[in-house]
Amino acid sequence: MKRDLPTFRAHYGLLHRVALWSLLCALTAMCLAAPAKAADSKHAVDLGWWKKARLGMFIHWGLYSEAAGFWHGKPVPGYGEWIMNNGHIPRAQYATLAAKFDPVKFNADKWVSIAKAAGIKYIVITSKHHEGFCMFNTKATKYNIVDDTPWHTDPLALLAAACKKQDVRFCVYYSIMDWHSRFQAPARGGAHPTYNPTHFVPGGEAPYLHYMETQLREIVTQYHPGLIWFDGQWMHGWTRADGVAIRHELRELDPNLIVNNRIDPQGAVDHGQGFGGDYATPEQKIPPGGIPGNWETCMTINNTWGYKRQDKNFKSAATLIINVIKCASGGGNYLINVGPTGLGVIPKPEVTRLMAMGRWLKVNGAAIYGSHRMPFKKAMPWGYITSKPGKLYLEVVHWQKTITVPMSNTVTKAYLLANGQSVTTSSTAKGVVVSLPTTAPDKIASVVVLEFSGAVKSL
Ligand code: FHN
Repeated sequence: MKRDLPTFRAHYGLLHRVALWSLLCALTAMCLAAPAKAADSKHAVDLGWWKKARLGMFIHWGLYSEAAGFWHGKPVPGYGEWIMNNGHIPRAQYATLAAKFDPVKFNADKWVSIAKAAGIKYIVITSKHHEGFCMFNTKATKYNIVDDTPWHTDPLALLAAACKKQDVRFCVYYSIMDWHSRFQAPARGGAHPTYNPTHFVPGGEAPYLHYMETQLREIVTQYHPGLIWFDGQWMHGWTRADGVAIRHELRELDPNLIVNNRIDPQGAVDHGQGFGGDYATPEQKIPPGGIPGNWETCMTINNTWGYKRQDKNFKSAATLIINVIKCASGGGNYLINVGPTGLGVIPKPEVTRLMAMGRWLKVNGAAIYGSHRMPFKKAMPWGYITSKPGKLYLEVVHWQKTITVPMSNTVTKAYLLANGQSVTTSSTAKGVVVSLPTTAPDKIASVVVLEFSGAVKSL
């Protein structure tokens, strides 16, 4: 990476600290930040494919998948991928999982075809979660899946190729916090460590950044991801300046690479101010009505991200479908997680639900892919709305005789998306009243399309 990074970082680091301590200096900092803002806007990224996609698959896969929620035969509470922290497992002991990690049932084409059949347009897989184990071919450490497991295989290379073949965007998750790194220290050390949140050891920030830079360069050049999904940015010592520098380097490598907001310690989205990421990442919740700007809700399919043998609390297919609709109606993406086992298998109950989601999307995908948020302020009592120029898609969850859409436009065509059957509409003072047929085409959500000309005239 060509840029003079230490100077770049020092510049931003200074701004950041000064801004925190005094309002006056914050104004100075804003002025000083102007040139960097200009430099950054030069790299403004096109979110087009990501916005159209509306649905992605998160994959949490690491050594924790082998542990499956158990340590020495005892269940460890919390998320599966947090077992190293929650089980207070020393680094050396945890690292022994690598010798057992042999996912002989892994099949990249199968994983991607599951995503494809589920109607998913991009996958985001953990290249390195908080545990620090690298699930890709890296020269920066031997603590990686190729060098340190009996499998000696790079799943990211296989998945990237399978994605290319099946026309699914390949994307990568990367944790800034690293429980294994010698450049980061656990919150509480000793024989029963608690890692979270880590902090840089004295003098550890620069070498860790170098490590990250090396790995991110490998990830971009080896696998060409569409986006990098950062996480663990709350570790102590990670600064806005660090985030700016990393993002800048990534953009130099690939001007089209998208990064999420967790590259920034405060999770800022860059609205042209020169720091933060490209979109917001609400977790485990869908903001009612959405939030302004670009956003993506990530969510577990059961209670955990990383595989836990005992977690059977799977969301129903209906919940997943409604969640896709809710996100799209609020102008956001839905990133639904799967947690493959240590053998490399996506658990069957997850696949079953994803297939049901895919069946719904096969019929109703036009209402979701490439759609925009609902153009009305108030929620609809009968369901949700997504839009495209000249079209409203009414996702009716509570099927009834009539539903009202609060707009004054003249409807030129109205029909069920599932079978093209026409439906009648009438214009009233309260809006367009749509008369629905007796039977809903879908038990979970049926889509009615309204066509009209011009912009929506909201009542
Ligand atoms: O701590 C992680 C967690 O394990 C998981 O990866 C999620 C996914 O968004 N992110 C963090 C918590 O915010």
